Amino acid sequence: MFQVVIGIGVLLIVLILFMLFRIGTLLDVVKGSGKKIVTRSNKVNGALFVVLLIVGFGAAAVYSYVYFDEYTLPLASEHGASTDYLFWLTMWVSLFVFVVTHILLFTFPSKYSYDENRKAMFFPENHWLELIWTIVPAIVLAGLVFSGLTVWGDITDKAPEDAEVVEVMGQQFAWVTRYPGADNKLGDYNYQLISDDNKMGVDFTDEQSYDDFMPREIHLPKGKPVLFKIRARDVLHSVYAPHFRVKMDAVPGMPTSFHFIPTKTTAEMRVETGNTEFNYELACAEVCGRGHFAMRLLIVVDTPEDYEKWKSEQKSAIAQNEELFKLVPENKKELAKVKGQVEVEVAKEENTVIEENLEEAQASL
Ligand SMILES: [Cu+2]
Repeated sequence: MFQVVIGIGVLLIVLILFMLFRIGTLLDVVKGSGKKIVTRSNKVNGALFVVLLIVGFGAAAVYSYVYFDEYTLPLASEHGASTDYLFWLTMWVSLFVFVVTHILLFTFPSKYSYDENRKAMFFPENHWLELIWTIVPAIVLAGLVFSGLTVWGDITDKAPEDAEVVEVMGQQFAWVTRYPGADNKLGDYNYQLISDDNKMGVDFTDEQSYDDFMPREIHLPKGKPVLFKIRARDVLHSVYAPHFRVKMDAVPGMPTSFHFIPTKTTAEMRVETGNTEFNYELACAEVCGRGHFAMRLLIVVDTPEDYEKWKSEQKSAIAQNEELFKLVPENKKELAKVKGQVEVEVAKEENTVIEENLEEAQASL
């Protein structure tokens, strides 16, 4: 009820203001002073348009110059050169059109503000003019779209056979990764198998999963093709590795992928940037919830030799986490032990069992 009264009150105030404005305008008409007032305010508004144009362009230019390094990160992938070229081509074309149209837009109100000595020209249509402003932008845009499509085709084409595969899964709020291990094949997964222990829902009845490993940071070899197989566990995320010009949505229920070739190791990038703490990173570029900001994963680019060494040092997921080993069906446990090199862990388990039995035996004596 109270809200209705407030609503009616606001409506009445608006009506009163409108009536006052109308009365003021009518009085101006009666006095014959209306035209002069309009002319003065038009001049002020016209000048303000020009001021806004200068201040706006000035601020944009200063910002673009001062923060140039923040939005043009050093490049570290092969295809990145093409996407950078496309970006700057589109940027320059759009900038040219933007500057020209805005200079016209913001100076015309001042140049053509009301002048009682000037009569507006009647200009109903001009077919040539219309043809020009339809065909020229159409050609320019078609050129941009076509060159973009060609590059997009190259980037999203089938990954080379020898590409290093890394599975990247987004979840609220972290990235989980999986490498295929020695057999170079990722084991199957199924979203129904996802649990606290089995974060990626890996299917441990599939023998190819036994040597898969899940590191806490991504390592990539320099100069070799890499294929990211991307998926999401809960909501939309987006894989964003800006130095490699890699960006691809992670969509629940719809696997996506992105392949690229890193061209600089982390060490080389540290020298190039003069920053000894430099690290590549993978961020989430989709606002996916309150912990979105925390979705950061380190990427290390090694020389191919260092990469192979790192890979050989990684323990399989089932060797690292015995809860995962428990998910392997009984009849495949022996195979899993061999493939996932679990024997050390299991030997430990067996040892403790033997020790316990010993202790029990000693106690009973
Ligand atoms: Cu996210």
